[in-house]
Amino acid sequence: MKKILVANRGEIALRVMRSIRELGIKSVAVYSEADHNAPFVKFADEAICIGPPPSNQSYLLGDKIIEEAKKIGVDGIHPGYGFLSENAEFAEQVEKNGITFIGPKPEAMRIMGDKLAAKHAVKAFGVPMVPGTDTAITDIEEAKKIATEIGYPILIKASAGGGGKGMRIVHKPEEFEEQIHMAMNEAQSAFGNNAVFMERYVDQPRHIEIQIMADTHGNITYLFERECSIQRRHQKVIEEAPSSLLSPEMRKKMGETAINVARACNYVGAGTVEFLMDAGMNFYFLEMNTRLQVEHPVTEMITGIDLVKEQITVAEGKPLSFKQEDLKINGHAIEVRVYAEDPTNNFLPDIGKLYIYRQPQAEGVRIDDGFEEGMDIPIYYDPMISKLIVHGKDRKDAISKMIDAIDNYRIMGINTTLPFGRFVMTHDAFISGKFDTHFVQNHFSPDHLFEYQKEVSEVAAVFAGSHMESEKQKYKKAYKDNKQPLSAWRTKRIR
Ligand code: MV4
Repeated sequence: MKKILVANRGEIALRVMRSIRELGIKSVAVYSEADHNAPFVKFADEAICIGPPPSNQSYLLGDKIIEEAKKIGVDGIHPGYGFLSENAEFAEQVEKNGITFIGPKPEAMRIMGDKLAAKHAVKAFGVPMVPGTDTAITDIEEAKKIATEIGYPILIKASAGGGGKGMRIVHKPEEFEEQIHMAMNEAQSAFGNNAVFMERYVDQPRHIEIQIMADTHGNITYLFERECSIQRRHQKVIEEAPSSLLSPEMRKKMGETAINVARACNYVGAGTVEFLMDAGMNFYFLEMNTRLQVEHPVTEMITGIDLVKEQITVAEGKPLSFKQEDLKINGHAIEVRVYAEDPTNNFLPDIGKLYIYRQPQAEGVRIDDGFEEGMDIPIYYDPMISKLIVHGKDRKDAISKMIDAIDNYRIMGINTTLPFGRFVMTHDAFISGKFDTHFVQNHFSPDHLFEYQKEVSEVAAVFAGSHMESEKQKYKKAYKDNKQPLSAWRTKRIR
């Protein structure tokens, strides 16, 4: 390929373009009017404005993107994550127009996009699944009998859902019928498909996912696991690799199971197989994500493999650059997602200007971001500002590097989840590795951040003072229109 269009924005567009450039390929950005100043637009070799800020008038316009791609002679389209990345129709249209879609075949995306179809496909490959139904519930009385056999509580899931969307817990038989109806109605209006199924509810689960990479020559490899249990409302906040929980034997077993999932849908490219692990260390297949994931950098840090480069070479029809036996886990990596959200106020999204934005710089620290100092965080998209990733010789070293990196990340103008990340890094449950998907609910309250903010605000005062000397005008303005809070560091909420 000579020219690749990146159908995405922000940090992931920039990260993908970096690998494109390293391969000696030209990159094309498509952007909305809200992003005309964004680093990914400046970085690209060519850039095309495709519409107004709202995603459904820009980044989600598959046909328009393909039309522009054809006009300027693009060989491949990389979809990043979110937006069109798991849209089988888009992938199909890209290919129909003679352009390579950098991702799996539409058929694999279709199967894995439908949870019941996915279960059906992997069944023949001996993949463990949570006890439950594997066809859509139509006969409610029959389903109720099965629910009693499985045992309460049970979980109802939408077949077209995923990522936790459209799930309902049922605690007792009396609630069953009503909950099924509500789940079906919800699924119909959210996904245009009312198919629901049920599973035994696994209490205190851990979320462990396996990165896989497959080429068109029949090679499928696993690049170990990511532990993603620290999340809130199905939004991951902290990810790490490897998991502190897995023995080499378990790792191999889960890796080989993930390969079977990939085999079941003729998977090509980078994909992630999600597992749930119960307190007894039993693991169950949940779903497969047919895209490059937000948290892929932790895998890159411990394997030394550039997943985007592999995606591109695989899309060109070349074999993977490595074999399973070449892969080794090197050290430990942790990612903290930096969201423009206020962790002291129920993670309310925060918007405004990045008055000060300085990344920490240290050995083993990687930052994937898409903003620069002085930029506004647009309200139209995901509120993630950056991903702070560290790599250490072991888990303890990685945690310590993460704390240093957080302490040296200077963001003013917007509240971020950085203080929350620091809270997690210093929490006993996290340090000891004894946590599950209920970590935030069980251990976090905003009170934990007030003390820390008080300390940080003292550092901030000193920093702000010296900063004012050098950039007086800008800072004066920030003070003058003090409509903008002065950050994670502001003292306003300290009582
Ligand atoms: C479950 C479960 C418990 N039991 N399935 C949430 C995301 C979607 N991929 C599936 N999810 C879950 N499925 C059974 N049978 C609990 C969750 C779940 C969860 C899973 C991974 C990470 C965070 C989670 C938070 C709440 C619920």
